[in-house]
Amino acid sequence: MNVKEASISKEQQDILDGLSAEQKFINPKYFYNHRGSKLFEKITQLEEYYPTRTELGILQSKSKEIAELISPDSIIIEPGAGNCTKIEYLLTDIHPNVYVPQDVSEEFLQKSAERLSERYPWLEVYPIASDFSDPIELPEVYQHFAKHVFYPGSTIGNFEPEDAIAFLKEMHKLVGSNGGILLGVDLHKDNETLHAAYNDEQGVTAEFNLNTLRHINQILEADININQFEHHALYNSEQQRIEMYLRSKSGQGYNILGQSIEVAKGELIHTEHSYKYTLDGIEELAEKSGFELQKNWLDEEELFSVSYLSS
Ligand code: AVJ
Repeated sequence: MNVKEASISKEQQDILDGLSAEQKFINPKYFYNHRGSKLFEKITQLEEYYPTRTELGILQSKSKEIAELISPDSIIIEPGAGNCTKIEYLLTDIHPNVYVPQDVSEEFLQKSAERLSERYPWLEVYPIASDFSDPIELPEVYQHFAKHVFYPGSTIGNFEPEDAIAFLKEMHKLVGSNGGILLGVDLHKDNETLHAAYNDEQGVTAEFNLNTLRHINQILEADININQFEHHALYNSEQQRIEMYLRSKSGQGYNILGQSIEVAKGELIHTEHSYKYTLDGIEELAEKSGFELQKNWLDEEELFSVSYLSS
């Protein structure tokens, strides 16, 4: 192996492959360095960004009805649980035996597990620190419980539709025959509302999007000029998805780890899709992944759905 090859990690090569593709892209996981996670927390507080507060309002107001579907003697598994705040909206009325938050950040998980154990002494918390794509393996002692997955935040919308179905099929295998999944799903709606939610006046979403360049500069030891890019987000109503990009303001060229990266003036680097579903689309997701749609709980303005799919 020559010196040049030896100096590039797989992660660096994956990012460079994205920046060399016909349609350049950066994986959305690179939004979430520390600064990006803080920026996302700011986004959830924005007036224009309705999904988070709308979902929390549904969880809070419908937790008793949701509790009726989540059998006692059960465990709740939350892939990508982060700081485990949303589950608390359910714990007032749902008393699972065990809560299994999974996340890549062991530090986040440990702090959350301690906080939850203090607040809910009756709840057993079994944190799993692993990559999102790793299968969630539960100890034998938990196998007899009814298993439910909690997957809020409309994160399901960041999968391409076929990948969303593949993910749900995995979850169907995980929960077995007497479980289910509680999904947060942002709904298809008018362009104006959706455009505003991803193009806020204060420019926080723009900063969140541009920050991904700051993050990959650190990983690639590169100096991609952030000032030569601008945030670009639009609602593709035909595909029913928000598309986020970084648009180049000028022709630019970089030599990164020995690889030449050329970006034309006006060229778009794709950073995220955020699919929005109709209620029929949610039913289709259920049917194609082996679940049965039991219930959609919507807010009064019908912006968002918390949906329970049973196995
Ligand atoms: C956390 C991925 C659901 O897609 O709405 C917020 C991320 N991107 N503003 C979303 C996001 C721009 C958010 N998810």
